[in-house]
Amino acid sequence: MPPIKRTKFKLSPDQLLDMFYWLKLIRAFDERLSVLVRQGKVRSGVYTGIGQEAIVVGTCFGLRRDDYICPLHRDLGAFLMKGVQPGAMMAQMFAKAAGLSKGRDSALHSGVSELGIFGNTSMLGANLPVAAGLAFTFKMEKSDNVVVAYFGEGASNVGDFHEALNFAGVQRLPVLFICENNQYAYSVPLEKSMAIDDVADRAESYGFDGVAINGNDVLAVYQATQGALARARAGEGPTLIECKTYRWHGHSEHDKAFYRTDEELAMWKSRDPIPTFTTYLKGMQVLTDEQQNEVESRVKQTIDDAVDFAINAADPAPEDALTDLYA
Ligand SMILES: Cc1ncc(C[n+]2csc(CCOP(=O)(O)OP(=O)(O)O)c2C)c(N)n1
Repeated sequence: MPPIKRTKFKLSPDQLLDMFYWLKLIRAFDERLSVLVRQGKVRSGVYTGIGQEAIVVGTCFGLRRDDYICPLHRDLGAFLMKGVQPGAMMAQMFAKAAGLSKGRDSALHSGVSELGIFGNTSMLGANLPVAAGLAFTFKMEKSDNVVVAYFGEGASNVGDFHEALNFAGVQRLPVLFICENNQYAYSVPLEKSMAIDDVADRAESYGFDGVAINGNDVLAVYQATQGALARARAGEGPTLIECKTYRWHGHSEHDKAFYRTDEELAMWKSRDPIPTFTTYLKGMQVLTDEQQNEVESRVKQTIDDAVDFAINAADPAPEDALTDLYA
């Protein structure tokens, strides 16, 4: 297909269709996980990012394999986009030997160094000084790799966030701080944890740019990320991108989210990133109904296969419990 002339994003129709596939796949992965939790089949806490997919897709799209990401509990989609096979990711949620941490760990703390994925820990914000450290390594090695680190608006209130941004600003490090501002830190609404409206404003204190954008618009996220990546690769330092969004489910699948209203949820559902992008693609004549059907059935098959793989995969062998340990 010829490149589209009217878009400023310089994405080919094939790339736009690829973005559409990732949005659909990540949504379907989380939705299936949610069902599997209710069936009692998942051996992990599940924190879905349903409603937030445009952030992961817009930031990971076009990242290089040797760029690093530091994903959060809600960013299983980032693992997929960085190259983890859906079957392996699902096996991780089932704590099977074929999962990323071979059944040892809660699903959320695994990393895959050869794919540039640094595992998170439970301490909110603690991934950010690690991200700055990784970026410091890239700077010392004089490579143009970049680190993309995710955090919630809740995590932006802990000390680690501020130390990481300060160090990254002083050292002009190649790191993108991506705030997934989904309005709640567990049950705490934004206005009860912050005295300002925009997390993005915090970047200025540390000497670099912060921008607040519509996190439900995958192309807006992509565009902001591309600018920040180019600056980071050119040695111009960090950027904070605050993506305004909303999580449709509770904090985790066991949270019924009684602290918010049905009206608020309905309002945010009307801003669902996927139909918005679908309408855009159809308006640009990039996506036909047949192509949409094809993507949807490919996604369904991929998820079905991943679940089959995970269900049929072997449990970890007890005699392997002490392998892969470091002293
Ligand atoms: C330092 C720290 N404090 C508290 C917690 C408990 N906790 C786990 S998730 C969460 C809410 C996180 O909110 P946010 O950072 O906005 O990310 P979100 O889950 O909304 O994506 C809290 C308070 C924790 N894990 N670490």
